[in-house]
Amino acid sequence: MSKRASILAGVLLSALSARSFGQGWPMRGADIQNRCTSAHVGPRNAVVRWRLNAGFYRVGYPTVGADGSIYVAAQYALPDYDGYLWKLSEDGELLSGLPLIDSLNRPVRSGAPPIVTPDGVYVGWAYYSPAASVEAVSMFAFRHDGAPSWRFEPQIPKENGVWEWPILGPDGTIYQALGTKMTAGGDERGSLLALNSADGTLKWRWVSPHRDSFFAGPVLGTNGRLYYQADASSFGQAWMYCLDAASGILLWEKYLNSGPQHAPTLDEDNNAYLVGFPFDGWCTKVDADGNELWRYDTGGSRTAASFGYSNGKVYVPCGDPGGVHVLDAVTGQLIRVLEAGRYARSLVIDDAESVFFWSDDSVVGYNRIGEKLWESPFIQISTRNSIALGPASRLIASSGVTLNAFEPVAPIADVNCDGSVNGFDVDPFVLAISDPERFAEAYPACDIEAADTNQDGSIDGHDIERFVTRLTRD
Ligand SMILES: [Ca+2]
Ligand SMILES: [Ca+2]
Repeated sequence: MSKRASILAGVLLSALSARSFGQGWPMRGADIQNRCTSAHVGPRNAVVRWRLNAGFYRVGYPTVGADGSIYVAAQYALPDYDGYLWKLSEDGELLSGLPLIDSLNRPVRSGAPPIVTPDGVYVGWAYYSPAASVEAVSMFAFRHDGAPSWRFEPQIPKENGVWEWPILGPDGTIYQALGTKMTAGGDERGSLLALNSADGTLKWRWVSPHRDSFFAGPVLGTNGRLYYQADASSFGQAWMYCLDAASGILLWEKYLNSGPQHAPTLDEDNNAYLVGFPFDGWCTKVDADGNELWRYDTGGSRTAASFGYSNGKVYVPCGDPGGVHVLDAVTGQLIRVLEAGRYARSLVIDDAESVFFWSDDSVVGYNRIGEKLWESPFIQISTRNSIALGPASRLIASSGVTLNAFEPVAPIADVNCDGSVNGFDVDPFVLAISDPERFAEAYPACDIEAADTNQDGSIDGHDIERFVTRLTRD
C-alpha cells in the first residue's frame, strides 16, 4: 500500500471511533418543506434486496432512522383494524410491533409516516374505526426501547386519518392537521395543532374559518411560517393558509378555485408550489405572501402526489396525462417529461438530483439530466403508495401491501463482500480507489462497484465521505 493510501486508511480507521446520529430519512414526516428529497444517494442500478408481503396488514408511509431501521404504521385489515407501529431492520426483518391503543383501551390505526428522532418515534393520527364510522383520534410518542412516552387525544372527531402526516419543527414542535367529517349541514372546521414533542402538551390549536377539510399535512418555511392548503370540493371552496408557527395566528388566506389534496412544496425562498385538484391538473407557484407567480397546465386532469423540489427544479408527478413533469422553478417552463404517458406517483429526489418514482406498476430511476437509470417491475400498488431513500442507497417503495427494498447490485461500502460494513472494508476500499488492478487481484470475488459510495459511476476520492458515513453510522 502506498504512503498516501496508508494515511487515508488511518484517517478512515480513526473515523470509526466517531459517532453521529445523522438526520435519518428526511422524507414525509421529517421533510418539513415537503420537497421529497433525501440527503442520501439512490442506486444507479438496482436489485430488489428484499420484499415484505404484509399479508392481511396494510402498511402506510415508512420512515427510516439514521441506522437504516424502518418504521411504518401497519393495520390489520380485519375485523377491527388493530394498528401497530412496526420497526424493521434494514434487511427487512420485523423487529417489533407496538400496538396502538387509545385511552379507552381500543385498538386504533394510523397510516401516517412516523417521525423518527434521536429521542423517539412519533405516530400521527390514529383512529378507532371498527366499521365505517370514525371516532376520536390519538397521537403517540414512544421511546426507542418501545416504552410509551405520551399519548395525545384532543377529543375531536375526524374523517380521515390517513393523509395528514405530522411534521417536526427545528424547535421540537410537532405540527399536525386535523380534518373533519364534512357532513352536509354540519358545522365542522378543520384544525391545525402544535404540540410539544417532549411531553405531548398542546401549544396552540388553530381552527379554520372556512368549511374545509385537510387531506395533507402543513409545511414549515424557513421564515417561521406554516403553509397549508385545504380541500373542500364538496362545498366549492378551497383555501391556502399561512400561519405564524410560533403563535398559530393566521397571517393570510388565499382562495383557490379547486382544492388540492397534497401539501404545498416550499423552495429556499419559501415560495410554494401547489398541487392541482385531481380533476383540474394545474400547478401554481405562489410567493411567501401568496401572490401567484406562474401557473403551469399539465395538459391533463390529475396530479398524483406531492411535488418534488431540488436545485431550481420542480417535479410534478401526473396521473393524467402521466409522467413526471420537470419544470424550471423560476419560469414554470417545462424542461422535460420523465416516463411520458405512464401514471406517475410518489417520488424522491436524491442528493445527486436523481429522481426515483412509481411509474404505472414499476419503480424507475432517472439521473439529473433525464437519462433513465433502471426500471424494476412491481407486483401490486394501492393508492397509498410511497417511496423514499435511506442509507446505503437503499430505496424503499411501499405499495400499501408490500414493502420493497431496492439497492445497488454491489452493496454500498461492503467492499470485501463479506456481508457487513465495518473496519475490514477500509483496506479494500483504499485499494479500490488507489489501485483498481491490485484490488481485482486481492479480492477476485468482490465487485469493485461497492466502493462507488456516491453512486456517480466513478470510484475515486469523492467516495470517501459516504464511505466514512457508512462506517460511522449508528
Ligand atoms: Ca465487508
Ligand atoms: Ca463514486
